Parts: sequence; structure tokens; C-alpha cells
Amino acid sequence: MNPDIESVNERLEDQARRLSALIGATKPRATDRFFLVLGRTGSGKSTFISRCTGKDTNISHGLFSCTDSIDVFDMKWEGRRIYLIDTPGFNDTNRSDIDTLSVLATYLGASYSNGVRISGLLMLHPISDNRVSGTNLRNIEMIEAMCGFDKYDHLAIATTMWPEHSTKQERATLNGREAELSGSDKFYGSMIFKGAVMFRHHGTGRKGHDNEVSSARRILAHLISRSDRRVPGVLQLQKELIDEQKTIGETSAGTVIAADVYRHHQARESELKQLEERIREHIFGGSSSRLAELSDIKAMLQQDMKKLEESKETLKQSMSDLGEKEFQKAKQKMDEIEGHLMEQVNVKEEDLKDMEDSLHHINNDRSMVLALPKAREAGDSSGSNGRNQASRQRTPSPTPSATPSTFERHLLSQNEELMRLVRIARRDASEMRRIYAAFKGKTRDQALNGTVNGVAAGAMSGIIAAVAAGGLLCSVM
Ligand SMILES: Nc1nc2c(ncn2[C@@H]2O[C@H](COP(=O)(O)OP(=O)(O)O)[C@@H](O)[C@H]2O)c(=O)[nH]1
Ligand SMILES: [Mg+2]
Repeated sequence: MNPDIESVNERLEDQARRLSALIGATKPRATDRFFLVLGRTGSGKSTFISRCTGKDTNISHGLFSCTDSIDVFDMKWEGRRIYLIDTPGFNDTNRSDIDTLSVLATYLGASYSNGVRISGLLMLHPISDNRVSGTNLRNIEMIEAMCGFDKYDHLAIATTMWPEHSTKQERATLNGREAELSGSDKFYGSMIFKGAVMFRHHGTGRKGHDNEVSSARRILAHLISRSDRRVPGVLQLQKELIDEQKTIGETSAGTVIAADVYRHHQARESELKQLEERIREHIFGGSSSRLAELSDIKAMLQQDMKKLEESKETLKQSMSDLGEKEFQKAKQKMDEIEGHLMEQVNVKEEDLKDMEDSLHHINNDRSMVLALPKAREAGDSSGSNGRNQASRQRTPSPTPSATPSTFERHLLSQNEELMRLVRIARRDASEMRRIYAAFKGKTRDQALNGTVNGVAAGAMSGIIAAVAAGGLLCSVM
């Protein structure tokens, strides 16, 4: 059985347990700590969490990857429980900033309203990135807008992607970049001034490097010790959504995005107007190929406009809208998982039936071969003709008690192999039925309870991918 399928219930239940802790559906202990891990996609968040927790976070490309949502991982640390929250980055090519902010708002809002506090934040910044990388600037801007703290002593900034080998000149460039990141208000300067601490994280991105693990744990130890000194502040985003009941577009972080959405919307609108003008000109006397080109551009612009309209709608949503939306998504994902598991049950049962049919055919063939000599003997005793007698004397036919013929041996080994495969297929089918029944009986409810406040749908998309991929793998073969 594919291990991903085998552990689907376990993984879902485990994920639900960690999400429940984050959103306060299960009451955390006073010593528990929740840390948000932030940074652009590819900055090393999942790898960092994996090094701290020792768990497979399946990096951006794994089956269980949760790049479009948050995912929570936990670990024990000197008798207490530490939760590390893997988040999607802003300015990602695959998703709009408003989607990223809604996911963060949904989880962080639910968490705050149920009494859970974010104990600290870790921002990862790849030192390899160009100094003025727009993506990093956007992520920094969004952190400041989401936090709005007077003090940033619960924030650690860690530069990642330091080269393992470098020339003197490369080192000088990177050192200069690091100094600018920590000194300039355009980057982390003002947050460092308000207490944030900057680290170098010595990672390679490859497993099995003790240095990388100790580097990650050193940074985490700093965050834990800071969180023990004073209660961390509530994020501005949480206050705005819950205490002030603002819509997402009215929050400080939301206004940064709203400004962009409206600016883009206006720009697209005017581009579209100009384009329509040119299309009209081409209809009367222009080339037809140019007209087709312009129509394609128009379709792309309209698509863009549609997304921007959706973003504008999302900006109007309140915490309860976000929660309801996410809860509906979670339910839908559960239905999809159930459907995929049912499909797997059918596949396994069909496999089993095919093999039982083949076994049945081979057994029939074998019985026929075994019956042949008897039939001949029976034919002999009832007066065989001279020709048969002669041929039997030249090549004596095998009897059931004699050494089996090559064909019979072949059938026998085929039969044994098939019996083995049938046993495996039977086991696989019954395992799959058991997994399906467990999902329906317990996991589904538990996972939905873990999301009862309206979160977690996105985090399950990876599980669906794993279940679907399971259809391609078959332990019988
Ligand atoms: N050289 C180097 N590579 C890293 C480091 N951290 C992560 N990586 C690699 O960078 C890629 C992106 O990392 P990932 O953890 O998926 O980034 P995320 O998108 O922020 O979660 C992966 O291929 C990692 O193996 C690091 O500190 N140094
Ligand atoms: Mg990741």
C-alpha cells in the first residue's frame, strides 16, 4: 500500500490536532508557544521548520505541500510544546496578495478570538536575493502592516542561502548587503531599532547537516527565551479584525493591498478602453491577424480584471465571512478526499477481481492438463487404435503421478505467483476499505472539528494530491 494513502487518516487527524491548537479549539498550555514563520516563497521557511522539528515538511514540491495555505508543525522543547506556523509569502506569482492575507487573517483572527497568542515571529530573508528585490520589500511592508508593534523584540530576522563557498569579493558583497538590510529603514532598520534581532542562518537546504539543525535551533531558542520574558503583543491585524470588527480591506495590511488592487484596476480599465478603440479601428480596414492578436490581449486583460474584481470583493469581507468561506472550503475538500478514497477502494477491488479471475483461468487450464493423461488412459482401455498405441510407445505420455510436463510446471509456477499476488491484492483491498471506513467514521469529523471556526481548508489540498497520486502507485506490481 502506498504509504501516503496508508497514513492519510493519521496525517489528517494530526494536522487537525495542530490546527485546533493554533485556532484555540483545544486550549493551549501556558508554556506552549506559537511562532509565525514568514518570508517570500523560496526563502527557506519549510526547510527551516523541518530542521527544527525533525519532521518532513515536504518542502514546496512535496505531495503534502501546503504552499497556498498555512500549515502548523509542532515539536517538544524542554518539556513544552512549540508550534511553528508555515505561511505563504506575499508577492507570489501563483497567488494574489489578498488571498495570502485572507488566509493569514482567517487563522490569526480565529486564533486571537479564542485566546491564543502568537509568541513571536521569524522572518527569513535570502541573502542571495538582489538588494532591491521587490518581493522581499513587499514581504517586509506586509509584516510591518500586519504587526504594527511598538516593540519588535519578538521578531527574529534570519538571512538564509549563504553560499557554502565564496570568493573574498562575493563575501564583501554579501556582508555589505547584510549591513544594508539591518541598517536601512527601507528594510529591517526600524524594526531592529525597536528590538528585532538579525541572525545568519547557516543552511544548505540539504538534509543531514548538523550545523544547519543547530543554527535553526539557536534562532528558535532566542525566540523562545524572548517569549518567556514578556507577553507578546497582539498583532494589529488581529485587533483590527476581531476587536474593531473591520473588514479585511479596512485593516492596515488590507489597505496596502487595496491601494494596489485599485491602482491595477484603474490601469487595466484604461488599457482596456484603449484596446477597444484600436480593435474598432481594425474592424474597419485593419489586418485580420492583427485583429486576432488584439482580441487575445483583450481576453487576457478581461481575465485580469475579473481577478481584480474578485480581490475587491474579498477586501470587503469581515472575519465571519472569511471564516464561513474557509469552512465551506474545508467541507468541500473533505468531500473530495472522501471521493478519492472511494475511488481507491474501487481500484483495489477491481485489481483483486482481475487477479482472482486470472487465477481461476489458470486453475482451469491446469485441471485440463492434469486430466489429459487420464482421458488418454481411459481411451486406451476402451480399445485404442494401432496408431495411438504406436505413438504412445515412442513418447510415453505423463501420468498424474509422473514428473510434471514443462507446460504443467509453467502453469504451476504461474499459479503460485498469482496466489501470492491475490493475497497481496486482498490485503490491499481490505486495507483500503478500512482506511475509507475510518475516514468516514472518525477522521472527517475530527478534521472538520479542527476547522470548526472556519479554517484549514487550504492545508488539506496536499492530502488530496497524495490520495490522488496513490491511484498511480500499486504495491501489487
Ligand atoms: N543553500 C541553501 N538552500 C536552502 C536553504 N534553505 C532552504 N534551501 C533550499 O531552498 C529551496 C526553497 O526552500 P523552502 O524551504 O521550500 O522555501 P519556502 O518556500 O520558504 O518554504 C529548497 O530547495 C531548499 O532545499 C539554505 O539556508 N541554504
Ligand atoms: Mg514552503
